[in-house]
Amino acid sequence: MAAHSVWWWYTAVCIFSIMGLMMSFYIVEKTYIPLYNRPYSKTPGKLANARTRQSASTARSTVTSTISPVVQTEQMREVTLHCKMVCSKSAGDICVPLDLAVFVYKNDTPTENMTFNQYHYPVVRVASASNASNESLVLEVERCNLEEHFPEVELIPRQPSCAVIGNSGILNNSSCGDFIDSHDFVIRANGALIKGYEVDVGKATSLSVINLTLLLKYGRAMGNTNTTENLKIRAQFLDRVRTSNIRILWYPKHLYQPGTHCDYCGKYRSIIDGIRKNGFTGIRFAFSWKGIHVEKAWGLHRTATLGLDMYAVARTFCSNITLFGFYPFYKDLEGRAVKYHYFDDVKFNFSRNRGHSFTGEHSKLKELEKQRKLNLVVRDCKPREGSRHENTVREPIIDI
Ligand SMILES: *[C@@H]1O[C@H](CO)[C@@H](O)[C@H](O)[C@H]1NC(C)=O
Ligand SMILES: *[C@@H]1O[C@H](CO)[C@@H](O)[C@H](O)[C@H]1NC(C)=O
Ligand SMILES: *[C@@H]1O[C@H](CO)[C@@H](O)[C@H](O)[C@H]1NC(C)=O
Ligand SMILES: *[C@@H]1O[C@H](CO)[C@@H](O)[C@H](O)[C@H]1NC(C)=O
Ligand SMILES: *[C@@H]1O[C@H](CO)[C@@H](O)[C@H](O)[C@H]1NC(C)=O
Ligand SMILES: *[C@@H]1O[C@H](CO)[C@@H](O)[C@H](O)[C@H]1NC(C)=O
Ligand SMILES: *[C@@H]1O[C@H](CO)[C@@H](O)[C@H](O)[C@H]1NC(C)=O
Ligand SMILES: *[C@@H]1O[C@H](CO)[C@@H](O)[C@H](O)[C@H]1NC(C)=O
Ligand SMILES: CC(=O)N[C@H]1CO[C@H](CO)[C@@H](O)[C@@H]1O
Repeated sequence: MAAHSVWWWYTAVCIFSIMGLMMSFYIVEKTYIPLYNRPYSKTPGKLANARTRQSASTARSTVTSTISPVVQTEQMREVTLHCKMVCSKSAGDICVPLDLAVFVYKNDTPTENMTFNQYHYPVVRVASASNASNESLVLEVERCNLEEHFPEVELIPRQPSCAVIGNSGILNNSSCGDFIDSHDFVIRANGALIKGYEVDVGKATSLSVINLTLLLKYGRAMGNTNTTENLKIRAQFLDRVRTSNIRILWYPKHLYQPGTHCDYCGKYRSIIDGIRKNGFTGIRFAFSWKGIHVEKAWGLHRTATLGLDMYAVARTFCSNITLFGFYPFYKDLEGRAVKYHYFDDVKFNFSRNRGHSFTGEHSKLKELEKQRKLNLVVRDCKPREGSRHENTVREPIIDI
Protein backbone atom coordinates (compact mmCIF):
# COMPACT_ATOMS: atom_id res chain seq x y z
CA MET A 1 0.00 0.00 0.00
CA ALA A 2 2.77 2.43 1.01
CA ALA A 3 4.83 1.46 -2.06
CA HIS A 4 1.86 2.09 -4.26
CA SER A 5 1.32 5.57 -2.85
CA VAL A 6 4.99 6.52 -3.34
CA TRP A 7 4.82 5.33 -6.91
CA TRP A 8 1.71 7.42 -7.44
CA TRP A 9 3.41 10.58 -6.12
CA TYR A 10 6.47 9.88 -8.22
CA THR A 11 4.29 9.65 -11.36
CA ALA A 12 2.41 12.84 -10.48
CA VAL A 13 5.65 14.78 -9.95
CA CYS A 14 7.02 13.50 -13.26
CA ILE A 15 3.89 14.48 -15.13
CA PHE A 16 3.92 17.96 -13.62
CA SER A 17 7.58 18.40 -14.44
CA ILE A 18 7.05 17.38 -18.05
CA MET A 19 4.05 19.69 -18.31
CA GLY A 20 6.07 22.47 -16.81
CA LEU A 21 8.86 21.99 -19.30
CA MET A 22 6.42 21.92 -22.16
CA MET A 23 4.72 25.06 -20.99
CA SER A 24 8.05 26.84 -20.72
CA PHE A 25 8.32 26.71 -24.50
CA TYR A 26 5.78 29.46 -24.41
CA ILE A 27 6.75 32.54 -22.58
CA VAL A 28 5.37 33.09 -19.19
CA GLU A 29 4.83 36.58 -17.92
CA LYS A 30 6.56 36.36 -14.57
CA THR A 31 9.62 34.37 -15.52
CA TYR A 32 10.11 35.78 -18.95
CA ILE A 33 9.55 39.46 -19.37
CA PRO A 34 12.20 40.60 -16.92
CA LEU A 35 14.76 38.63 -18.91
CA TYR A 36 13.73 40.38 -22.07
CA ASN A 37 14.29 43.71 -20.38
CA ARG A 38 17.95 43.09 -19.75
CA PRO A 39 20.66 44.96 -21.66
CA TYR A 40 20.65 42.65 -24.67
CA SER A 41 17.10 43.73 -25.38
CA LYS A 42 17.10 46.58 -27.86
CA THR A 43 14.00 48.13 -26.36
CA PRO A 44 13.72 47.98 -22.62
CA GLY A 45 10.20 47.86 -21.38
CA LYS A 46 8.77 47.13 -24.78
CA LEU A 47 7.14 43.93 -23.77
CA ALA A 48 5.00 45.70 -21.24
CA ASN A 49 2.32 45.17 -23.83
CA ALA A 50 3.07 41.55 -24.26
CA ARG A 51 0.19 39.23 -23.83
CA THR A 52 1.16 35.67 -23.21
CA ARG A 53 -0.83 32.83 -24.54
CA GLN A 54 -3.75 31.68 -22.53
CA SER A 55 -2.30 28.21 -22.08
CA ALA A 56 0.91 29.67 -20.73
CA SER A 57 -0.74 31.93 -18.18
CA THR A 58 -2.94 29.23 -16.78
CA ALA A 59 0.06 26.98 -16.32
CA ARG A 60 2.14 29.66 -14.63
CA SER A 61 2.17 28.20 -11.14
CA THR A 62 3.26 24.83 -12.44
CA VAL A 63 6.00 26.35 -14.51
CA THR A 64 7.42 28.62 -11.87
CA SER A 65 7.55 25.89 -9.29
CA THR A 66 9.02 23.12 -11.39
CA ILE A 67 11.26 25.01 -13.79
CA SER A 68 13.16 27.19 -11.38
CA PRO A 69 16.30 25.02 -11.08
CA VAL A 70 16.74 25.09 -14.88
CA VAL A 71 16.35 28.88 -15.14
CA GLN A 72 19.85 29.35 -13.82
CA THR A 73 21.50 28.62 -17.17
CA GLU A 74 20.35 31.37 -19.43
CA GLN A 75 20.54 30.89 -23.15
CA MET A 76 19.94 33.30 -25.98
CA ARG A 77 17.27 32.10 -28.32
CA GLU A 78 15.10 33.44 -31.08
CA VAL A 79 11.54 34.45 -30.45
CA THR A 80 9.02 35.28 -33.15
CA LEU A 81 6.79 38.21 -32.33
CA HIS A 82 3.24 37.77 -33.53
CA CYS A 83 2.37 41.45 -33.64
CA LYS A 84 -1.28 42.37 -33.66
CA MET A 85 -0.64 46.02 -34.40
CA VAL A 86 2.32 47.81 -35.86
CA CYS A 87 3.03 51.32 -34.62
CA SER A 88 5.15 54.08 -36.06
CA LYS A 89 6.46 57.15 -34.28
CA SER A 90 7.62 58.79 -37.49
CA ALA A 91 4.12 58.42 -38.96
CA GLY A 92 2.62 60.43 -36.12
CA ASP A 93 2.38 57.63 -33.57
CA ILE A 94 -0.10 55.70 -35.66
CA CYS A 95 -0.92 52.06 -34.90
CA VAL A 96 -2.59 49.84 -37.49
CA PRO A 97 -3.46 46.13 -37.52
CA LEU A 98 -0.51 44.31 -39.06
CA ASP A 99 -2.91 42.37 -41.31
CA LEU A 100 -3.99 45.63 -42.93
CA ALA A 101 -0.67 47.47 -42.83
CA VAL A 102 0.45 49.28 -45.98
CA PHE A 103 4.25 49.22 -46.02
CA VAL A 104 5.70 52.08 -48.04
CA TYR A 105 9.32 51.77 -49.11
CA LYS A 106 11.53 54.71 -48.33
CA ASN A 107 12.21 56.85 -51.35
CA ASP A 108 15.90 55.97 -51.43
CA THR A 109 15.38 52.21 -51.39
CA PRO A 110 17.01 50.78 -54.52
CA THR A 111 14.59 48.68 -56.54
CA GLU A 112 16.73 45.56 -56.10
CA ASN A 113 16.50 45.95 -52.32
CA MET A 114 12.71 45.70 -52.44
CA THR A 115 12.06 42.16 -51.32
CA PHE A 116 8.43 42.77 -50.33
CA ASN A 117 8.78 40.83 -47.13
CA GLN A 118 5.22 39.65 -46.70
CA TYR A 119 4.06 37.45 -43.85
CA HIS A 120 7.37 37.83 -42.01
CA TYR A 121 6.98 38.35 -38.31
CA PRO A 122 9.89 40.01 -36.56
CA VAL A 123 12.31 37.73 -34.76
CA VAL A 124 14.17 38.90 -31.69
CA ARG A 125 16.89 37.25 -29.64
CA VAL A 126 16.16 37.02 -25.97
CA ALA A 127 17.56 35.28 -22.96
CA SER A 128 15.76 32.04 -22.44
CA ALA A 129 15.20 30.16 -19.25
CA SER A 130 15.52 26.82 -20.96
CA ASN A 131 16.77 25.33 -24.19
CA ALA A 132 15.12 22.06 -23.50
CA SER A 133 13.53 22.29 -26.94
CA ASN A 134 14.67 23.82 -30.18
CA GLU A 135 11.08 24.52 -31.11
CA SER A 136 10.70 28.18 -31.98
CA LEU A 137 9.11 30.40 -29.42
CA VAL A 138 6.18 32.59 -30.30
CA LEU A 139 5.20 35.64 -28.38
CA GLU A 140 1.82 37.21 -28.97
CA VAL A 141 2.44 40.94 -28.83
CA GLU A 142 -0.19 43.64 -28.92
CA ARG A 143 2.03 46.27 -30.52
CA CYS A 144 5.28 46.13 -32.46
CA ASN A 145 7.39 49.11 -33.27
CA LEU A 146 7.81 49.70 -36.99
CA GLU A 147 11.09 51.61 -36.75
CA GLU A 148 12.66 48.78 -34.81
CA HIS A 149 11.22 45.69 -36.44
CA PHE A 150 10.42 46.81 -39.99
CA PRO A 151 13.11 49.45 -40.54
CA GLU A 152 13.00 49.32 -44.34
CA VAL A 153 9.44 50.63 -44.63
CA GLU A 154 7.16 53.40 -43.39
CA LEU A 155 3.45 53.61 -42.62
CA ILE A 156 0.99 56.09 -44.07
CA PRO A 157 0.49 58.74 -41.38
CA ARG A 158 -2.92 59.44 -39.90
CA GLN A 159 -5.11 61.50 -42.25
CA PRO A 160 -7.99 63.77 -41.20
CA SER A 161 -10.04 63.06 -44.32
CA CYS A 162 -9.83 60.57 -47.16
CA ALA A 163 -11.69 60.17 -50.42
CA VAL A 164 -11.87 56.64 -51.77
CA ILE A 165 -12.71 56.69 -55.46
CA GLY A 166 -14.49 53.82 -57.16
CA ASN A 167 -14.70 53.84 -60.94
CA SER A 168 -18.47 53.85 -61.42
CA GLY A 169 -20.06 55.93 -64.14
CA ILE A 170 -22.04 57.63 -61.38
CA LEU A 171 -19.12 60.06 -61.33
CA ASN A 172 -19.75 60.95 -64.92
CA ASN A 173 -20.90 64.58 -65.09
CA SER A 174 -20.99 64.76 -61.30
CA SER A 175 -18.68 67.80 -60.90
CA CYS A 176 -17.27 66.17 -57.78
CA GLY A 177 -13.65 66.96 -58.71
CA ASP A 178 -13.12 69.92 -56.38
CA PHE A 179 -14.84 68.15 -53.52
CA ILE A 180 -12.66 65.07 -54.04
CA ASP A 181 -9.48 67.14 -54.21
CA SER A 182 -10.43 68.92 -50.98
CA HIS A 183 -9.67 65.72 -49.04
CA ASP A 184 -6.29 65.24 -47.40
CA PHE A 185 -5.75 61.84 -49.01
CA VAL A 186 -7.25 60.43 -52.20
CA ILE A 187 -7.23 56.70 -53.00
CA ARG A 188 -7.88 55.45 -56.52
CA ALA A 189 -7.98 52.08 -58.20
CA ASN A 190 -6.46 50.42 -61.23
CA GLY A 191 -4.84 53.40 -62.89
CA ALA A 192 -8.24 54.97 -63.49
CA LEU A 193 -8.12 57.63 -66.14
CA ILE A 194 -8.13 61.17 -64.78
CA LYS A 195 -7.07 63.23 -67.76
CA GLY A 196 -10.16 64.78 -69.31
CA TYR A 197 -12.33 63.91 -66.30
CA GLU A 198 -10.81 66.25 -63.71
CA VAL A 199 -14.03 68.22 -63.23
CA ASP A 200 -15.82 65.03 -62.20
CA VAL A 201 -13.12 63.01 -60.48
CA GLY A 202 -10.46 65.50 -59.36
CA LYS A 203 -6.72 65.42 -59.89
CA ALA A 204 -5.08 64.24 -56.68
CA THR A 205 -3.96 60.64 -56.24
CA SER A 206 -2.28 59.98 -52.93
CA LEU A 207 -2.50 56.22 -53.24
CA SER A 208 -2.99 54.35 -56.49
CA VAL A 209 -3.96 50.71 -56.12
CA ILE A 210 -3.43 48.10 -58.83
CA ASN A 211 -4.91 44.64 -59.13
CA LEU A 212 -3.20 41.43 -60.25
CA THR A 213 -4.31 41.77 -63.88
CA LEU A 214 -2.57 45.12 -64.14
CA LEU A 215 0.47 44.06 -62.13
CA LEU A 216 1.06 41.28 -64.66
CA LYS A 217 0.16 43.32 -67.71
CA TYR A 218 2.29 46.34 -66.85
CA GLY A 219 5.04 44.25 -65.28
CA ARG A 220 5.40 42.23 -68.46
CA ALA A 221 5.29 45.30 -70.66
CA MET A 222 7.83 47.21 -68.58
CA GLY A 223 10.18 44.24 -68.74
CA ASN A 224 12.84 44.20 -71.37
CA THR A 225 11.10 43.00 -74.50
CA ASN A 226 10.33 45.68 -77.04
CA THR A 227 7.45 44.18 -78.97
CA THR A 228 5.05 46.65 -80.51
CA GLU A 229 2.37 45.54 -78.10
CA ASN A 230 4.63 46.03 -75.07
CA LEU A 231 5.75 49.43 -76.27
CA LYS A 232 2.11 50.45 -76.61
CA ILE A 233 1.15 49.26 -73.13
CA ARG A 234 4.28 50.86 -71.71
CA ALA A 235 3.47 54.21 -73.28
CA GLN A 236 -0.10 54.01 -72.06
CA PHE A 237 0.98 53.15 -68.54
CA LEU A 238 3.59 55.91 -68.36
CA ASP A 239 1.03 58.37 -69.67
CA ARG A 240 -1.34 57.27 -66.87
CA VAL A 241 1.46 57.79 -64.37
CA ARG A 242 2.32 61.19 -65.82
CA THR A 243 -1.26 62.46 -65.76
CA SER A 244 -2.48 61.11 -62.45
CA ASN A 245 -0.07 62.70 -59.96
CA ILE A 246 0.46 59.43 -58.10
CA ARG A 247 2.27 59.78 -54.79
CA ILE A 248 2.25 56.12 -53.76
CA LEU A 249 1.65 53.05 -55.91
CA TRP A 250 0.36 50.07 -53.97
CA TYR A 251 -0.17 46.42 -54.77
CA PRO A 252 -2.44 45.16 -51.98
CA LYS A 253 -2.53 41.40 -52.52
CA HIS A 254 -0.09 38.63 -51.86
CA LEU A 255 3.12 38.71 -53.86
CA TYR A 256 4.00 35.32 -52.58
CA GLN A 257 2.38 32.63 -50.56
CA PRO A 258 4.10 32.07 -47.24
CA GLY A 259 7.29 30.09 -47.64
CA THR A 260 7.28 30.05 -51.42
CA HIS A 261 9.04 31.83 -54.20
CA CYS A 262 8.00 35.43 -54.71
CA ASP A 263 6.00 34.92 -57.88
CA TYR A 264 5.11 38.50 -58.58
CA CYS A 265 8.05 40.43 -57.10
CA GLY A 266 9.83 40.55 -60.46
CA LYS A 267 6.77 42.02 -62.14
CA TYR A 268 6.39 44.65 -59.45
CA ARG A 269 10.09 45.51 -59.68
CA SER A 270 9.85 45.91 -63.47
CA ILE A 271 7.04 48.39 -62.97
CA ILE A 272 8.99 50.27 -60.32
CA ASP A 273 12.15 50.33 -62.44
CA GLY A 274 10.20 51.54 -65.46
CA ILE A 275 8.59 54.34 -63.51
CA ARG A 276 11.90 55.43 -62.00
CA LYS A 277 13.87 55.24 -65.24
CA ASN A 278 11.32 57.44 -66.91
CA GLY A 279 11.95 60.21 -64.45
CA PHE A 280 9.06 59.83 -62.02
CA THR A 281 11.39 59.74 -59.07
CA GLY A 282 8.96 61.14 -56.51
CA ILE A 283 6.61 58.15 -56.56
CA ARG A 284 6.80 55.79 -53.61
CA PHE A 285 6.00 52.08 -53.73
CA ALA A 286 3.99 50.07 -51.27
CA PHE A 287 2.99 46.51 -50.52
CA SER A 288 0.87 44.97 -47.80
CA TRP A 289 2.33 43.07 -44.92
CA LYS A 290 -0.21 40.42 -45.81
CA GLY A 291 -2.36 40.16 -48.90
CA ILE A 292 -5.48 42.14 -47.97
CA HIS A 293 -8.48 39.87 -47.52
CA VAL A 294 -11.38 41.31 -45.59
CA GLU A 295 -14.02 38.74 -46.56
CA LYS A 296 -14.01 36.88 -43.26
CA ALA A 297 -14.06 39.98 -41.12
CA TRP A 298 -16.90 41.41 -43.18
CA GLY A 299 -18.95 38.23 -43.46
CA LEU A 300 -18.75 38.16 -47.25
CA HIS A 301 -19.24 34.91 -49.14
CA ARG A 302 -17.45 36.08 -52.24
CA THR A 303 -14.15 37.81 -52.85
CA ALA A 304 -14.23 41.44 -51.81
CA THR A 305 -13.83 44.01 -54.57
CA LEU A 306 -10.67 46.05 -54.66
CA GLY A 307 -12.86 49.00 -53.70
CA LEU A 308 -13.78 47.35 -50.43
CA ASP A 309 -10.14 46.51 -49.73
CA MET A 310 -9.33 50.18 -50.28
CA TYR A 311 -12.00 51.26 -47.83
CA ALA A 312 -11.00 48.66 -45.23
CA VAL A 313 -7.40 49.83 -45.31
CA ALA A 314 -8.38 53.51 -45.35
CA ARG A 315 -10.15 52.91 -42.05
CA THR A 316 -6.82 52.16 -40.42
CA PHE A 317 -5.42 55.65 -41.03
CA CYS A 318 -8.29 58.00 -41.97
CA SER A 319 -10.52 59.75 -39.47
CA ASN A 320 -13.25 60.61 -41.95
CA ILE A 321 -13.80 58.62 -45.13
CA THR A 322 -15.94 59.57 -48.08
CA LEU A 323 -16.61 57.12 -50.90
CA PHE A 324 -17.20 58.29 -54.46
CA GLY A 325 -17.98 56.20 -57.52
CA PHE A 326 -19.23 53.17 -55.56
CA TYR A 327 -22.52 52.44 -57.29
CA PRO A 328 -23.35 48.99 -58.68
CA PHE A 329 -26.63 49.92 -60.40
CA TYR A 330 -27.67 50.85 -63.91
CA LYS A 331 -29.73 53.97 -63.17
CA ASP A 332 -28.86 56.89 -60.95
CA LEU A 333 -31.26 58.35 -58.39
CA GLU A 334 -32.77 60.57 -61.04
CA GLY A 335 -33.28 57.71 -63.46
CA ARG A 336 -30.39 58.48 -65.81
CA ALA A 337 -28.33 55.64 -67.24
CA VAL A 338 -25.09 54.96 -65.37
CA LYS A 339 -22.08 53.41 -67.06
CA TYR A 340 -19.97 50.73 -65.41
CA HIS A 341 -16.87 52.94 -65.57
CA TYR A 342 -16.81 56.70 -65.83
CA PHE A 343 -13.89 56.50 -68.28
CA ASP A 344 -14.96 53.89 -70.81
CA ASP A 345 -17.97 52.23 -72.35
CA VAL A 346 -17.45 48.71 -71.05
CA LYS A 347 -20.74 46.93 -70.44
CA PHE A 348 -21.09 44.94 -67.30
CA ASN A 349 -23.76 42.83 -65.70
CA PHE A 350 -23.43 43.07 -61.92
CA SER A 351 -25.65 40.11 -61.18
CA ARG A 352 -23.90 37.84 -63.66
CA ASN A 353 -20.48 38.38 -62.09
CA ARG A 354 -19.85 35.39 -59.87
CA GLY A 355 -16.58 36.64 -58.44
CA HIS A 356 -17.88 39.50 -56.34
CA SER A 357 -21.10 40.38 -54.61
CA PHE A 358 -21.60 43.99 -55.64
CA THR A 359 -25.01 44.46 -54.14
CA GLY A 360 -24.00 42.66 -50.94
CA GLU A 361 -21.06 45.00 -50.55
CA HIS A 362 -23.20 48.00 -51.31
CA SER A 363 -25.68 47.05 -48.55
CA LYS A 364 -22.74 46.67 -46.21
CA LEU A 365 -21.49 50.13 -47.09
CA LYS A 366 -24.98 51.59 -46.56
CA GLU A 367 -25.08 49.94 -43.18
CA LEU A 368 -21.70 51.44 -42.26
CA GLU A 369 -22.91 54.79 -43.46
CA LYS A 370 -25.81 54.59 -41.02
CA GLN A 371 -23.26 53.92 -38.30
CA ARG A 372 -21.40 57.05 -39.45
CA LYS A 373 -18.33 55.08 -40.39
CA LEU A 374 -18.26 56.48 -43.89
CA ASN A 375 -19.99 58.90 -46.22
CA LEU A 376 -21.27 57.55 -49.51
CA VAL A 377 -21.62 60.11 -52.30
CA VAL A 378 -23.96 58.91 -55.04
CA ARG A 379 -25.23 62.20 -56.37
CA ASP A 380 -23.79 65.09 -58.28
CA CYS A 381 -21.73 67.53 -56.27
CA LYS A 382 -22.90 70.50 -58.36
CA PRO A 383 -26.03 70.82 -60.48
CA ARG A 384 -25.74 69.65 -64.07
CA GLU A 385 -26.30 71.88 -67.03
CA GLY A 386 -29.89 71.53 -68.17
CA SER A 387 -30.76 69.73 -64.97
CA ARG A 388 -33.96 70.67 -63.22
CA HIS A 389 -31.83 71.56 -60.21
CA GLU A 390 -29.78 74.03 -62.18
CA ASN A 391 -30.47 77.06 -60.01
CA THR A 392 -30.23 75.39 -56.64
CA VAL A 393 -26.61 75.13 -55.67
CA ARG A 394 -26.84 71.96 -53.66
CA GLU A 395 -24.49 70.82 -51.01
CA PRO A 396 -23.33 67.35 -51.91
CA ILE A 397 -25.88 64.90 -50.62
CA ILE A 398 -23.96 62.28 -48.85
CA ASP A 399 -26.82 59.89 -48.24
CA ILE A 400 -29.06 58.09 -50.69
C1 LIG B 1 20.55 47.74 -50.30
O1 LIG B 1 21.02 46.43 -50.02
C2 LIG B 1 22.43 46.35 -49.84
C3 LIG B 1 22.83 44.90 -49.68
O2 LIG B 1 21.76 44.06 -49.59
C4 LIG B 1 22.81 47.17 -48.63
O3 LIG B 1 24.20 47.12 -48.44
C5 LIG B 1 22.38 48.61 -48.83
O4 LIG B 1 22.63 49.36 -47.67
C6 LIG B 1 20.90 48.68 -49.15
N1 LIG B 1 20.58 50.04 -49.48
C7 LIG B 1 19.58 50.72 -48.91
C8 LIG B 1 19.43 52.15 -49.29
O5 LIG B 1 18.81 50.20 -48.14
C1 LIG C 1 21.50 23.99 -23.63
O1 LIG C 1 22.20 23.58 -24.79
C2 LIG C 1 23.60 23.56 -24.68
C3 LIG C 1 24.18 23.15 -26.02
O2 LIG C 1 23.46 23.69 -27.07
C4 LIG C 1 24.05 22.62 -23.57
O3 LIG C 1 25.45 22.68 -23.41
C5 LIG C 1 23.38 23.02 -22.27
O4 LIG C 1 23.68 22.09 -21.27
C6 LIG C 1 21.86 23.08 -22.43
N1 LIG C 1 21.27 23.58 -21.22
C7 LIG C 1 20.19 23.05 -20.69
C8 LIG C 1 19.71 23.65 -19.43
O5 LIG C 1 19.61 22.10 -21.21
C1 LIG D 1 15.78 20.15 -33.19
O1 LIG D 1 17.12 20.13 -33.72
C2 LIG D 1 17.53 18.87 -34.23
C3 LIG D 1 18.98 18.96 -34.62
O2 LIG D 1 19.34 20.24 -35.04
C4 LIG D 1 16.64 18.50 -35.40
O3 LIG D 1 17.00 17.24 -35.92
C5 LIG D 1 15.20 18.47 -34.92
O4 LIG D 1 14.34 18.22 -36.01
C6 LIG D 1 14.81 19.78 -34.28
N1 LIG D 1 13.49 19.67 -33.72
C7 LIG D 1 12.54 20.57 -33.97
C8 LIG D 1 11.22 20.33 -33.33
O5 LIG D 1 12.71 21.56 -34.70
C1 LIG E 1 -22.45 65.93 -69.31
O1 LIG E 1 -23.78 66.19 -69.60
C2 LIG E 1 -23.98 67.12 -70.67
C3 LIG E 1 -25.47 67.34 -70.85
O2 LIG E 1 -26.15 67.34 -69.64
C4 LIG E 1 -23.37 66.58 -71.92
O3 LIG E 1 -23.50 67.55 -72.94
C5 LIG E 1 -21.91 66.28 -71.68
O4 LIG E 1 -21.34 65.67 -72.82
C6 LIG E 1 -21.72 65.38 -70.51
N1 LIG E 1 -20.30 65.26 -70.25
C7 LIG E 1 -19.76 64.18 -69.79
C8 LIG E 1 -18.29 64.17 -69.60
O5 LIG E 1 -20.44 63.23 -69.50
C1 LIG F 1 -8.17 44.71 -62.83
O1 LIG F 1 -8.45 46.01 -63.29
C2 LIG F 1 -8.61 46.11 -64.69
C3 LIG F 1 -8.78 47.57 -65.04
O2 LIG F 1 -9.87 48.13 -64.38
C4 LIG F 1 -9.80 45.24 -65.12
O3 LIG F 1 -9.92 45.28 -66.52
C5 LIG F 1 -9.59 43.82 -64.66
O4 LIG F 1 -10.72 43.04 -64.95
C6 LIG F 1 -9.30 43.77 -63.19
N1 LIG F 1 -8.94 42.44 -62.82
C7 LIG F 1 -9.60 41.74 -61.91
C8 LIG F 1 -9.09 40.37 -61.63
O5 LIG F 1 -10.56 42.20 -61.33
C1 LIG G 1 13.95 48.46 -75.46
O1 LIG G 1 13.92 49.84 -75.74
C2 LIG G 1 14.51 50.67 -74.76
C3 LIG G 1 14.33 52.11 -75.17
O2 LIG G 1 13.04 52.35 -75.51
C4 LIG G 1 15.97 50.31 -74.57
O3 LIG G 1 16.52 51.07 -73.54
C5 LIG G 1 16.09 48.84 -74.25
O4 LIG G 1 17.45 48.47 -74.18
C6 LIG G 1 15.39 48.01 -75.29
N1 LIG G 1 15.41 46.61 -74.86
C7 LIG G 1 15.60 45.60 -75.69
C8 LIG G 1 15.66 44.23 -75.12
O5 LIG G 1 15.74 45.78 -76.87
C1 LIG H 1 -16.41 64.12 -42.97
O1 LIG H 1 -16.24 64.41 -44.34
C2 LIG H 1 -17.43 64.81 -44.98
C3 LIG H 1 -17.12 64.97 -46.44
O2 LIG H 1 -15.84 65.44 -46.68
C4 LIG H 1 -17.94 66.09 -44.34
O3 LIG H 1 -19.14 66.49 -44.95
C5 LIG H 1 -18.18 65.83 -42.87
O4 LIG H 1 -18.56 67.03 -42.22
C6 LIG H 1 -16.93 65.30 -42.20
N1 LIG H 1 -17.25 64.88 -40.86
C7 LIG H 1 -16.48 65.18 -39.83
C8 LIG H 1 -16.94 64.67 -38.52
O5 LIG H 1 -15.47 65.84 -39.95
C1 LIG I 1 -27.89 40.51 -66.21
O1 LIG I 1 -27.96 39.10 -66.29
C2 LIG I 1 -29.17 38.56 -65.80
C3 LIG I 1 -29.08 37.04 -65.77
O2 LIG I 1 -28.05 36.57 -66.57
C4 LIG I 1 -30.32 39.05 -66.67
O3 LIG I 1 -31.55 38.53 -66.21
C5 LIG I 1 -30.36 40.56 -66.63
O4 LIG I 1 -31.37 41.06 -67.50
C6 LIG I 1 -29.03 41.16 -67.02
N1 LIG I 1 -29.08 42.58 -66.78
C7 LIG I 1 -28.63 43.47 -67.64
C8 LIG I 1 -28.77 44.90 -67.25
O5 LIG I 1 -28.12 43.17 -68.69
C1 LIG J 1 -24.50 58.97 -67.63
C2 LIG J 1 -23.58 59.98 -68.23
O1 LIG J 1 -23.52 61.11 -67.77
N1 LIG J 1 -22.85 59.59 -69.24
C3 LIG J 1 -21.89 60.41 -69.91
C4 LIG J 1 -20.51 60.05 -69.47
O2 LIG J 1 -19.51 60.68 -70.22
C5 LIG J 1 -19.60 60.45 -71.60
C6 LIG J 1 -18.49 61.19 -72.26
O3 LIG J 1 -17.27 60.80 -71.71
C7 LIG J 1 -20.92 60.91 -72.13
O4 LIG J 1 -20.99 60.62 -73.50
C8 LIG J 1 -22.03 60.23 -71.37
O5 LIG J 1 -23.26 60.73 -71.78
